[in-house]
Amino acid sequence: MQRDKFFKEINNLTHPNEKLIKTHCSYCGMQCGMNLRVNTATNKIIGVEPRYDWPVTVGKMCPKGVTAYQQTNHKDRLLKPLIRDDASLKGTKEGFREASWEEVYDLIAVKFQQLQAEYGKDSLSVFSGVSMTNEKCYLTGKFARVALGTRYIDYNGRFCMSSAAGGFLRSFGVDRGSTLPWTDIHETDCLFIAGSNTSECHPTSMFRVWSVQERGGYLIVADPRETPLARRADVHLDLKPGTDLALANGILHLLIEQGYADQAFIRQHTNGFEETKELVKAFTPDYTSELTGVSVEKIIRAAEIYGKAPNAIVMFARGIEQQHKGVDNVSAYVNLALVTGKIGRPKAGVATFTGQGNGQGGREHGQKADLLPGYRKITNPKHVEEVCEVWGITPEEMPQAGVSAYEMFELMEQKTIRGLYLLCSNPAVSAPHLNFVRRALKNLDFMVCADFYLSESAEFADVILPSVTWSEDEGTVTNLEGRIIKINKAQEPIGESKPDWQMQVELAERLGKGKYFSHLQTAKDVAEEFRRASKGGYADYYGATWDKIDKQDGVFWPCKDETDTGTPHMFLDKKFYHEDGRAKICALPYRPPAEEPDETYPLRLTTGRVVYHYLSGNQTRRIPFLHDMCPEPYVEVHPETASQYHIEHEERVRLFTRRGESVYRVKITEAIRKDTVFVPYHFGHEQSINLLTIDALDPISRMPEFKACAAQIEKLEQKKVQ
Ligand SMILES: Nc1nc2c(c(=O)[nH]1)N[C@H]1C(S)=C(S)[C@@H](COP(=O)(O)OP(=O)(O)OC[C@H]3O[C@@H](n4cnc5c(=O)[nH]c(N)nc54)[C@H](O)[C@@H]3O)O[C@H]1N2
Ligand SMILES: Nc1nc2c(c(=O)[nH]1)N[C@H]1C(S)=C(S)[C@@H](COP(=O)(O)OP(=O)(O)OC[C@H]3O[C@@H](n4cnc5c(=O)[nH]c(N)nc54)[C@H](O)[C@@H]3O)O[C@H]1N2
Ligand code: SF4
Ligand SMILES: [Mo]
Repeated sequence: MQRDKFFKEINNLTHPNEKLIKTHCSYCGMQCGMNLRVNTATNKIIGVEPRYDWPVTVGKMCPKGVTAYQQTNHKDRLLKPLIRDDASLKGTKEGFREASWEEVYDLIAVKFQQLQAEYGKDSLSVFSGVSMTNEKCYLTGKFARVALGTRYIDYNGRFCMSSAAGGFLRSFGVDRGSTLPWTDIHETDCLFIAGSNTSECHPTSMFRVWSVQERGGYLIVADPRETPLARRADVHLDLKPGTDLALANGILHLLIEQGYADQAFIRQHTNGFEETKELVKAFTPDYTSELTGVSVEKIIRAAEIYGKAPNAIVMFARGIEQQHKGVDNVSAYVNLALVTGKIGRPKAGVATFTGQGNGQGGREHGQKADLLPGYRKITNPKHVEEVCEVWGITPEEMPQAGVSAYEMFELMEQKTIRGLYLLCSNPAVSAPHLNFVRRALKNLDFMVCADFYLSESAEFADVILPSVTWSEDEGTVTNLEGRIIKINKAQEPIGESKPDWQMQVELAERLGKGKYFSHLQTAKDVAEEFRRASKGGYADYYGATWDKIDKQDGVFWPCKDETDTGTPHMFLDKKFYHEDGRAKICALPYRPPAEEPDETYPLRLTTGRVVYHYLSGNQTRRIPFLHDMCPEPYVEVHPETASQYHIEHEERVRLFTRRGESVYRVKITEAIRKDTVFVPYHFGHEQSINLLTIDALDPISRMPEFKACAAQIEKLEQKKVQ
């Protein structure tokens, strides 16, 4: 009680001449609750307070969250539209001049229409991202299909959540990243966390993770690196990058052999068990150990802990998903829960750590090449008809499915796609095999980029549109639990910047499609249309009104109507979303990474994140504290490997793969496997590790294999001598 009173008091702490705007962080899927502090004299954001009354994160924030407010009035903000007037400087920051909105809209309309007249509707493309609200993501999908009439739209979630989505769809028939609310983590008996650097990437989950162990429960972690999470694990499965499928199969084999399979659950609620059981028989502890590099003892211990736990949650993130078999990895880890029946009840289930702020909602409502609002399929005539009714177009006018994010770059390189409207993503840093992607961007006839800072990708643009930060607009996002929450506006847009939805409405007008967009004059107008468009889809948001979200501390989808309070737990009725109501246990043969180490490239390169930076780094590299804490990338190397190459801590080395090379400072650490090196990917230009990564794609999700390729290190001095 004392504690509650304390929290209440500090939550309402306002300073003179200040108001607090209740909202959530701009960055990751945790969507920590925060109050933005606004000076009432200047109406400018001046700081932040954590929200103790937010049930998911209870007053916790990470270094990115506490400095996020510094983005809004940052000196680097783009305040006016820019037009490139020197084409020879494409690919650099130079050669732009300021322009009015009128002028840029006219230019875009003319260029887009010329390209379509000459090369057809599909010569244009949209590449978007999910740091945007549901409403903006929804409208971006509509803008591509209705205003531009192109099939080519895809988004950065293809590099992020697409394997989780593919695995969940295959296993459960539905793709909600978590089957249960985050508060359940606190109370379960065992967490099996694979390929997640939770303490750096979802830090405000950690108090729940530690509480499992504090209450006598267990933590199993599968990661090639000894992350802070792995360090405290009861079992750290330190596998070779790219070998998760073997590990999950090996553990499943033991669970079945040791009698932990829940036969009644399997019989009543699943398909595919017998076939899977046969397949995993080969994955004996010895064979699994040989493939993964994890000791037999650890594999046996992990299976025993998970098998015995009354309740357990299997959790994973990009470590297992960003592989060319990411979908198989997801289904293989989901198999553990399905075979043991540890799902469909409180405190037991499966969750992926959704990455971006709106990584969940942003993938459900039409930014993906083959999806329409409400998680409808563009290939399903009934679904198309339902959406056409809301949009006021005919099914014949609805474009076909397009291609995935990386494949769009291939089409740009081939000049099938000639125009691009890029918003909310920075693929010139974050896409794999950057030498190719940068060439593809350069190859475009006309490129528009909407961002609030001049990103590395904007350097390739012909027109840059100044958008707003999350704090200058309102709307909903869906956090990593599947909980729809509300972002509130704390400040008016600075300079001439505008929210993306408004730009799209105004551009649609110029493109002669005003009748489908001009009724959308406020974020709320877009929200109303968006809810209607999702109605009846399985990601149904119709009942999630802004009022309800506010009253209930968010609404878990599906939420079908006014009386529905939402769905915190999935599958409580043991009904899965496949037509027969059963979940699928998947038999998944092992496949090695697309590129295995060899004599020339003997090391395994894996990539990921640090706590101080966010994604391509375009937002966080500009924040002084975050920059000071991590000013440049580095390569993690095991001490034995370092001595083999005669390299020292802090020395600069050349790291290279078949696709490219870069120079990195060495960080010697025992927290990594001897055969593996790790580089964070948040840096641009020649520091981008994606110059080296491979473009092998998962056959189902089209996710690139960011997490494993073959690499080599060379001392710089040697190079100079040559
Ligand atoms: N600080 C910070 N937080 C973030 C973000 C950020 O950029 N910075 N981004 C957000 C987004 S969009 C995302 S997608 C998430 C990502 O969150 P995570 O997936 O947790 O982050 P990563 O660092 O990409 O990778 C996770 C872990 O996978 C391990 N790993 C590498 N290869 C393998 C493998 O083959 N198998 C297994 N089992 N593990 C492997 C790495 O060592 C790493 O510890 O984080 C979100 N939160
Ligand atoms: N090697 C390697 N590469 C990776 C990964 C990895 O683990 N390893 N992870 C992948 C993953 S999981 C992800 S999610 C991707 C992310 O890759 P990106 O999509 O490039 O990520 P961001 O840096 O968030 O880019 C968003 C851009 O849009 C801007 N922005 C933010 N909000 C808005 C908005 O509301 N409107 C507009 N118009 N602009 C906005 C930001 O300033 C920024 O420039 O990277 C992927 N790339
Ligand atoms: S954990 Fe994620 S949402 Fe929370 S403060 Fe950090 S970056 Fe923001
Ligand atoms: Mo992500």
